[in-house]
Formats: sequence, structure tokens, C-alpha cells
Amino acid sequence: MNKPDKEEQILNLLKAAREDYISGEALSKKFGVTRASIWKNIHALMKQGYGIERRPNTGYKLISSPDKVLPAEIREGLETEYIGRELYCFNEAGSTNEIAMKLAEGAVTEGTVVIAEKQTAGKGRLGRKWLSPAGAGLWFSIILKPKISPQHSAKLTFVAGLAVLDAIRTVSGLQAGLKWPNDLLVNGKKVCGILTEIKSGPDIINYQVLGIGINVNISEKEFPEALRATATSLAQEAKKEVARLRLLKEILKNIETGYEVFKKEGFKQFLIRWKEHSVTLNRKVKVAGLLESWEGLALDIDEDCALIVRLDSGEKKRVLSGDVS
Ligand code: BT5
Repeated sequence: MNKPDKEEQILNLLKAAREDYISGEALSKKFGVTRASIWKNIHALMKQGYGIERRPNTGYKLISSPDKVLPAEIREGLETEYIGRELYCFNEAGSTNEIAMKLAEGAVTEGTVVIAEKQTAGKGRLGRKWLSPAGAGLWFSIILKPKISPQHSAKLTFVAGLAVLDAIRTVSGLQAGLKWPNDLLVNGKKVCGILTEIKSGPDIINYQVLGIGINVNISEKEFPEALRATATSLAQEAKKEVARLRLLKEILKNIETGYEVFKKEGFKQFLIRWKEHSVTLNRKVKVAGLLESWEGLALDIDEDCALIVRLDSGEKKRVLSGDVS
């Protein structure tokens, strides 16, 4: 599933041939295998949803590609060096974050992406559930190995949030806002949530997984009643379908660029931009932490991504994690 295998190479040849047919014989010669073996690969591609015409004495021609998060579709036109070059694509998975955290324990390269058409156990923070229906969203996780201490990991969630915000604007024209600490909203409703998980020693991170969930083409009725007031999708807000694969590739490119800048130049410029696009600041908020909650004015976000709230008593509270409403 990682490096282009024979099946993906055949697909790429068919794509390159465009309107022309490629004969089974030519393919079998190229790969040094029997024509029956080539047919097996073609059949497997058709099962994934590729439309392939098979004409006797002529060969194979690609008619259509599925709108699915498949390795060849993600790699085609992907403008990154290392993010998304190693791919684990699933039709159905429990949670891509869980899979990525397990993979990261082994010899996996930085930038590996785990993605699923559908998650059956998609998760948010604190074990909350993340709705991830088939075919209509982007549910994926990126494995990074930054040489940073665990306290700095939230900064990469901010870098990723900005990368998604820019990609949404480029691909759908929608202007999203950032809600502290990890949400993107469009017209006041949540379109994206980011779940960052790390494995770390006391001083330095072993690896960090950025789990990103985006409601792309989910219709209103696909959301359960309980979420309709707070959740939306890009298609609902843009009033048209949004190209899921293009959005994914734009995000991967933006995250790679952002990550490189973060490593070279630090967090400062990201924090400035994040605040510019924040929908949390300068508002009366209620912040629910794990044990306590506070009400007051959201004043600022500091360089550790903590939210500074001025309580009605005038006291300033520094909140590192929690939920804002
Ligand atoms: C988040 O948590 O917003 C992080 C979501 C991360 C999901 C991605 S998908 C790929 C990767 N693999 C995973 O298993 N997870 C990541 P939190 O801030 O705790 O928000 C969770 C809350 O958002 C839930 O309790 C619901 O109220 C709401 N919610 C659930 N599904 C939603 C959806 N699809 N769209 C909008 N809101 C949703």
C-alpha cells in the first residue's frame, strides 16, 4: 500500500495513455509477467471503482476514476516532498489516529498518512465520538516526528488549523474561523476538528499524530439531530459539492510548508495569523476545563497556545485545555 506497486503502476500507465488502449501483451512484457497476472491487477482496480474498458485484441483503456481516497488518486498531482508519500488507505477503519499511533511505534517515515473513507470509532478529545460517515468527509492522520518538547505540541495543532483554513478557502472559497483550541467553524458551525496525540519522554516528543476530520460533502440530514445545531459541512455552506481529493492534497501541501517554516522560524508568525482568524477572542466565553469552568472575556492566546480569560472579578485565568462555548 505504500510505494506504488504493480497495480498502481499499471493504473498510472493507463492514465498516461489517456484515450489510447494499452494491450495486455505490452503490459505483460513490461512487467515480465503473464497476461493472466495483468488481468488480475486490472480486475482489482475495477473492484476499487476504476472504470476500465477491455476490448478484445486491443487492450485496456481507463474510462473513469472513483472519487475515493485511494493511494493513486492522492499521489496524483500531490505537491509534497514527504507528507502523504507513504499512505495507508482504508475503506473502513476504527480510528485513523489509533492506527497512526500504532504505526508510529514501528519504523515508519515522517509524513506517513493514514486515511479512511469511513471511521467506525472516530474519536475527539477526552474519548468523545467523532462522526465520520463514508465518502463525504476527510478523516485522516499524519505522523510527525518533531524535535520539540511535549509542551510545544499544541503549536502544531495551530499550524495544522491554519493549513486547513487556507486550503478550505483555496478549494471552496469559504472563509473559516478558528475556535480555540482545535476547531474550524464556517458561519458559526463546526466543519473541522483536530485531535493531536503524542508519545513523549520527559524532554522530547517521540512522535506526534495530527488527526484531522473535515465534513466535506455531508448533507444536513446525514448529521444526527443532536449535531445539527452545531455542525455543518463545506458543501452545505458553499451550496455545492467540494472536491474532496483536491482539498486533501492542498491541506497536505500547506501542512508540509507550515511545518518546515515552524521548524526553521518558530511559532510567532503562526500565532499572529491564528489570532487574526480566531472566532474566540474578544468574546464573552464559558470555558469548561476538566475540573472547573470559568466565565469571562477571552482576552488573548499566549505563545504556549493557552487561552487567557479575564473573569468578571477582574482576575486573569490562563487555560491550557478545555471547551469554549
Ligand atoms: C475534535 O474533538 O474536534 C477532534 C476531532 C478529530 C477527528 C479526527 S478524524 C481523523 C482522526 N481520527 C480520529 O479518530 N480522530 C481524528 P472535540 O473537540 O472533542 O469535539 C468532539 C465533539 O464534536 C463531539 O462530542 C460532538 O459534539 C462533535 N462532533 C462529532 N462529530 C462531529 C462532526 N463530524 N462534525 C462536527 N462536530 C462533530
